[in-house]
Amino acid sequence: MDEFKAGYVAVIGRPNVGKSTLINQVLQQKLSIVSHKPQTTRHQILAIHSTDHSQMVFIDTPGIHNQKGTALNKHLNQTAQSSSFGVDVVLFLVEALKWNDEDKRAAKVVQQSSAKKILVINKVDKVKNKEQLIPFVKQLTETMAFDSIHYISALKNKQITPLLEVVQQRLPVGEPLFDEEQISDRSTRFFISELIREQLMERFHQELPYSVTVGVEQYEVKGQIHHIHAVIWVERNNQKRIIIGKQGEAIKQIGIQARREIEAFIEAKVNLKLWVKIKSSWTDDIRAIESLGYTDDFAG
Ligand SMILES: Nc1nc2c(ncn2[C@@H]2O[C@H](COP(=O)(O)OP(=O)(O)OP(=O)(O)O)[C@@H](O)[C@H]2O)c(=O)[nH]1
Ligand SMILES: [Mg+2]
Repeated sequence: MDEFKAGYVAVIGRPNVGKSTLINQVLQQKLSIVSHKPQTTRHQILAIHSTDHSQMVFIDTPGIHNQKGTALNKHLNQTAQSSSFGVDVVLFLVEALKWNDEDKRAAKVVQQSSAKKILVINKVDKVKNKEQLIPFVKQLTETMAFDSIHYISALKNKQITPLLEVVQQRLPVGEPLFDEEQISDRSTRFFISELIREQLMERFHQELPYSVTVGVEQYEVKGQIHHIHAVIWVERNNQKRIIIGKQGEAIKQIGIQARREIEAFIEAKVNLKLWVKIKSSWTDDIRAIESLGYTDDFAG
């Protein structure tokens, strides 16, 4: 029998290419929140995929972007960049037939890594004429060398198995890095706050989703029910008003949807209470970013 393989696999790419969608498909579980908006993922998240032959520790990363400005924006790029160091494999995710300045920036980060590099063209389901992919990929590979190239649809779960086989081959021989029952390095509280933030990302427009962060303040299990108190932090009073909505209707809907998602995640009944509070300019305040948990990145 082949020897056991184990290692780290960073998933790198610009925002919205489908990094988190791919990782959720591999784990068959919603570990990382997904939205149609860019810059959904804000934290480095480990997603541990254990099989009989290998353990692939995927690292979901924030999309590499060209947005200037806030401390949070800078922090997101730094997080993605640091994830590409010290790993065994980098999956460079690109959206089929799309290539912009943010992809170029992500490509530079990938090139700097000494890991094995795999080019993954995602969202192939959106391409009617697949022949168009040939010149697209030819251009990409003229300046960058890859170990392997894959065409997938993360959303439709297409061609992910062959990709995983190649990832496994590229990993070093070694013992599992984590207990095989473990699926992430993050706490239940973290996943709960993310599932609440996902509702805000999907529901609100323009800058609001980017001015919001969520923290779980209390988590208590009484009998069969998990009682959770969470705070939605915003930067301004008008954002608070929008999230609460007329007669509290918006926050009520957010609470109902988020509770369903949390119940599915922890497989238990949940009583969720949400508050909206103001912490002005937190996205531009390094200290606030630290206090809200944006700097507990894994070092491995
Ligand atoms: N059609 C299609 N849509 C996809 C595919 N993969 C992901 N998407 C969609 O693309 C959007 C972004 O997906 P995410 O997984 O959040 O992308 P991401 O790269 O993690 O984005 P950030 O966290 O912002 O960096 C979502 O609306 C997904 O449903 C795919 O294979 N095909
Ligand atoms: Mg993501």
